[in-house]
Amino acid sequence: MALLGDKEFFKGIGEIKYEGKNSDNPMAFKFYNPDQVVAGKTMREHFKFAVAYWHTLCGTGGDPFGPGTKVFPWSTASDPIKAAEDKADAAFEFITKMGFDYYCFHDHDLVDEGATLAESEKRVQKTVEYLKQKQEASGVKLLWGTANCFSNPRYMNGAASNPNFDVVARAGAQIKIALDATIALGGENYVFWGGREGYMSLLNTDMKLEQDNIGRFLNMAKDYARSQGFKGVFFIEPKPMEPTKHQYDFDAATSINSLRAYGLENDFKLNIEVNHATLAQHTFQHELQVAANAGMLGSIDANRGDYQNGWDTDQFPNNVMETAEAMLVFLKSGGLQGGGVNFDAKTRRNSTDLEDIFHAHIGGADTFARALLIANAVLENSPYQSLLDNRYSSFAKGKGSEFAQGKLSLMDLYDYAGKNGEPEQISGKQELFENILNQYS
Ligand code: XLS
Ligand code: NI
Ligand code: NI
Repeated sequence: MALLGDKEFFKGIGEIKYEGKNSDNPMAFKFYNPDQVVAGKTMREHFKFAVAYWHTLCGTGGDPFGPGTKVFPWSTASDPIKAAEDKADAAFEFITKMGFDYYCFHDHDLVDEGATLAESEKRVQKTVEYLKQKQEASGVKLLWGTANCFSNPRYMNGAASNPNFDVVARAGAQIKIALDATIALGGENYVFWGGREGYMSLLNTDMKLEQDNIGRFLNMAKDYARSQGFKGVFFIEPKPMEPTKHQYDFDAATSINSLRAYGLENDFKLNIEVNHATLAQHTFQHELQVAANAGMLGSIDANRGDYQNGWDTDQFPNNVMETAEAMLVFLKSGGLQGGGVNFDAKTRRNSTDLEDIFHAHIGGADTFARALLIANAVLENSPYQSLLDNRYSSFAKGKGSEFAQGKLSLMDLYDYAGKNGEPEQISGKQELFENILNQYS
């Protein structure tokens, strides 16, 4: 059986190393220095960078106006198991050369679906055996697994929210197999992204029944995985739309509410994706903060959108200042619970060289690393935190502190306000806060 080093797909590219920001070597990290300690942890530990199998190993660049443009040398075999093994060889060569520790997959990124459920299961199991050996040989681990319950036409009306119970059951079977695969590979987490769990028109939709069915379904999946010894975290990945018009897991706040409504809040956290946040008319940092406030900041899908259009462009991260604002939330909330930073991003359709995949991941890792360094410097060396504390200092003393401890009634507020007179005008100082971030960048 072919294991590491048997065949090289990314010829002429060696291990990507940290060379610092003055390096002109495009195949080197300028800011991501895996063993550098920042705020008590190495960068490697903070981020747990993961490669997304579906984009990096499977996405050949097809769009609604034309077919794929990229020719992957690992996608030539006609036998599905051989093709899956070649793809795994390429995946592990790439992840190892990047110096990353993790990968993420959908079941049928690993191997194509078979004609029947039984055949699909057999294929997944065979590929899992192969991946196990690749993991052992390389030390690369599985950050999370998931099931693709949105591409196959059978899911056109949804998976767990499908109006037809037969499809709901079929999705359940597929997720059982994907959970088994994740557990067999020591996956640290399991993701649910409800691609088609939403609706296009309320006229033909029983929203209450669909949402209740998702709640029941997620409980079943959780109970099954726990019964098989899975100790990891389940993540919901919010997204407002695309492919459905109204997706049920619209944003972090909506998802947290449904998790609580269906009793899932102790086992589930959120996987926040940058461009899903912007599609929901939020910022990435807003979504991180909402998740963190609920103790549910689990993982990140790193990418970016495009401000001039409104779909999930899944570009690699490169906006340092925006990511720095996100890293402020990240550091202040103690980082991610269970998850990591998964590059759910793809190179552009006309980026057709194999080395472009390296440039993309190097840029993404450097963007996060540089942003982390900025956020850490702001927190450690600048007046940022004291300005922020000062803005809320009225709740740290006197009546304000009693209010914050829940000791006052509305009548107490009435009495206090009556004696206090008109409140003093206090500036929000937004420009000063922005300047501090700029100064430490
Ligand atoms: C699609 C999602 C998807 C999930 C995994 O927009 O980001 O890729 O991360 O199913
Ligand atoms: Ni994603
Ligand atoms: Ni996405």
